[in-house]
Amino acid sequence: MAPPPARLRLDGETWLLVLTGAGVSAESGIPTFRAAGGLWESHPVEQVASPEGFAADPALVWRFYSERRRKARACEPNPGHRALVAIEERLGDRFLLATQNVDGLHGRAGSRRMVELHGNLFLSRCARCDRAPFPDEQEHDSVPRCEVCGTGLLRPHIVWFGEWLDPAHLQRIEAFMEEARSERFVFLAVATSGLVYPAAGLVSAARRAGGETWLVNAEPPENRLLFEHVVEGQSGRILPEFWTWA
Ligand code: BV8
Ligand code: ZN
Repeated sequence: MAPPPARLRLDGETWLLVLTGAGVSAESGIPTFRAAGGLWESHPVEQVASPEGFAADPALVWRFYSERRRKARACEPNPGHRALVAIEERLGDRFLLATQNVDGLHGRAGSRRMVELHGNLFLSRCARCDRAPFPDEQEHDSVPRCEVCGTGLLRPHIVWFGEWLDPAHLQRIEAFMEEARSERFVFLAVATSGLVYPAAGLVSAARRAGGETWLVNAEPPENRLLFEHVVEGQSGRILPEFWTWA
């Protein structure tokens, strides 16, 4: 008989930093990026998720993100998202979620102590002026223009390849690790291929900060050797049963 899956022991002294990737939303029906049939197979990443792609064909980029808005709106958070909300409720400010997902499902599930490292599908901003990102649920057939500056093109508030992540988000993670290192610090990566930086570097940063490192993933990703504990399986099944309280 197979041994029961390893479980993560938490107590009132534990600080938990969770990094999630596309696989967390797979059980909600949202396709991942790099699998066969994943998003990057049918949409070359440099065409739809880079500033150069947007400059070359903004209408194509808007069709891609409009379709993703439509799909994400029709999906619901799954037990994996909800398990992370339950753990946040137990740990309070000792919990931080850093997600690479832009689908908004963690927020809809109820996660609050969260940074959306790669942006959010349901925000837009102007590619030209410094107007703040604003809520935008619309699916755009043609390229929308900014009504504030009158000339700029609107774009999805997504961090594309070659663009900088919001430094405030990275600083919040660093500050969390700094506080956590004086007590018991656990870093948990869930459902991510570990290929996209700087998110993929967080496990090494967590190790330098003395963190215990865990990975929950459907299949072993390339960077699995960086983790002390690896649990193979679907996050929507594993996470609800994953914690024990000391
Ligand atoms: C930056 C936007 C500074 C689109 C995304 C060489 C070395 C190191 C770095 C680089 C390099 N060359 C270039 C770089 C930098 C580059 C990078 O990392 N490239 C990689 C690919 C080599 N990074 C950047 O450009 C970043 N910015 O570095 O700024 C800079 C500035 C200027 C010039 C240079 C540097 C910006 C990165 C932003 C990327 N944005 N998205 C969009 O979402 O619309 S990336 C995209 O990948 C998504 O956001 C996604 O979240 C992210 C990560 O992917 P995953 O979430 O891991 O998804 P994936 O499909 O790959 O894997 C899913 C996993 O889940 C699988 O392992 C699967 O087994 C598992 N799974 C599936 N189902 C389940 C499951 N597990 C559990 N349960 C399940 N049910
Ligand atoms: Zn503008």
